Amino acid sequence: MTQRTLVLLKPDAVRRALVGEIVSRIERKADWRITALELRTLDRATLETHYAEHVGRPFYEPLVEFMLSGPVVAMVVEGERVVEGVRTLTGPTDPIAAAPGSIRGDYGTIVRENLIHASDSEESAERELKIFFPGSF
Ligand code: IDP
Ligand code: MG
Repeated sequence: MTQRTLVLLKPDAVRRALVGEIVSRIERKADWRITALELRTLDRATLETHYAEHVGRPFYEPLVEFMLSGPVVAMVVEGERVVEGVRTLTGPTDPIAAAPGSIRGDYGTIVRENLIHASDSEESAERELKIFFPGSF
């Protein structure tokens, strides 16, 4: 089942020069394709739309500030079961709970600065791709 998903390499990943490492893990999965990739600095309106489900939570404002703190790498990845697959590569939200071998498990320590966003369902992916790559879909 071919799908597409949105991946954001968060400002910590860019600052720590882990972009190549993380992109290479995605590239190595058989038959997945990166069909868009851009370094960009986000604005608050984009993040408020993207993270709308978290408005009002205690971590929301610090999360938005963090995501504004430097450029991110926004990517579209396409391929077989890629929505679930990138989430598996990513690991759970808390990097300390994430297994070694996952991106968050290998490189992260604190929950907010967990290196990567990946859409959590096909519906989320379609919604998020429209936010970050309007016109492409
Ligand atoms: P996810 O990225 O694993 O899907 P979500 O629950 O959707 O996790 O939360 C979005 C982002 O908000 C997380 O990736 C993380 O950066 C941040 N976040 C989530 N929960 C917390 C928390 O309890 N403390 C601090 N930051 C959090
Ligand atoms: Mg999420």
